[in-house]
Amino acid sequence: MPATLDDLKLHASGKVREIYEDGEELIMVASDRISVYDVILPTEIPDKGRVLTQMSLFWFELTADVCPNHFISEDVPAEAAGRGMRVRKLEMYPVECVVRGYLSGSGWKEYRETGEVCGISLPEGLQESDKLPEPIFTPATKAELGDHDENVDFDRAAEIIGSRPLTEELRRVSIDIYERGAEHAAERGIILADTKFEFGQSPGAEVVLADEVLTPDSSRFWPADTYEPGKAQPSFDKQYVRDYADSVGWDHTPPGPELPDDVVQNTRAKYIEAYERITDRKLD
Ligand code: Q0Z
Repeated sequence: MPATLDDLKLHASGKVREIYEDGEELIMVASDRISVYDVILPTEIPDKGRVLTQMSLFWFELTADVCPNHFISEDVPAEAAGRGMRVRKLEMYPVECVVRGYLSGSGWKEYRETGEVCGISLPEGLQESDKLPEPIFTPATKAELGDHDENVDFDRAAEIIGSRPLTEELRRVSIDIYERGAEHAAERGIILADTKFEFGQSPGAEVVLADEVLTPDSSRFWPADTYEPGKAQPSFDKQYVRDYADSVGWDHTPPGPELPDDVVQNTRAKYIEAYERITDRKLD
């Protein structure tokens, strides 16, 4: 094992995490950085990286019978202990596999404008944050750095992926994993409104679940006890940060505001609460 991440070549980096190459394998590391309104804040949330990584691990175990995943081990350099995982390097499919159980974000916007989301026609008269009759697969294509992903319909996703049966499999697996996760979270007072999966192909030609899974960074987590359709819902994890950012009149352009310690501590507590409620495990 390499001693430090500095010895490794960067494979990809996002706003709040990095992937490194380690021979034929990859090491994914979640940081404690937080983004709000798509801007990384100068203040970190202690333990956020461990919460997200350990939550992904929990879901990888719970969904392994639905679909194999890229997880190999937690064997990572010491500086990434608890917030890193060693994974199989895959050929990634260039489509984001989004599943929505509730009407929010770009789904709500599209529905208001067209009555459809990604070509799927929905009943009339739905309100923002309403539960959908059944979860829908709403694929998106990765935009250029800094741009927002573009929603596409199923046919366009199949064209990009190059195979209709394969895209049907991605849809089926995505909806199955979402349903498994949403049911589990609902029993623990958390609504999993929607989520984004990424899949890749392994040398054995199978579809493999990759990236992070059903975390607050890849999904909308809503508290169930205050759920009230007809308006936007508070985020389970980031609401203190949004409220603070709004209270100081920030215009959502970089740099974002530094967070006061009470906002940091309250937000950290929400991540840990989400982790413990969903996994029934303690963060060690
Ligand atoms: C995932 C991403 C991140 C930035 C590449 N198992 C895999 N094999 C090949 N590629 C990937 C994976 Cl997970 C892969 N991304 C998304 C993740 C930072 C971008 F942590 N990019």
